[in-house]
Amino acid sequence: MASLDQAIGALVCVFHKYSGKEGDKNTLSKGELKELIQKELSLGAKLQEAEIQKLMADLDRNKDQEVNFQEYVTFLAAVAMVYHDAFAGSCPPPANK
Ligand SMILES: [Ca+2]
Ligand SMILES: [Ca+2]
Repeated sequence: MASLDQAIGALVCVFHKYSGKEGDKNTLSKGELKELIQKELSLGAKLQEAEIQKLMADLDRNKDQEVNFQEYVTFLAAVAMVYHDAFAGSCPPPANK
């Protein structure tokens, strides 16, 4: 089981793995966001182009056509809510002391 530090570090690294591909190195363009969603999330492959466009519009709070790290964190929180229902039942039980 990954520590919370490792899990959060992975979230940061995934962002930068895609944000540095084109334009601003510290923000995700629409193309970068689309690639991140499709390659890093199992639900991504199921999303239609129109759904990705809508997601991008929802995430881009400051309307600069890019998703910055703060906007990405908002997205992760939403994904975590969805995944909670799928994963909570399979988490290991708390250790007894
Ligand atoms: Ca970029
Ligand atoms: Ca933005």
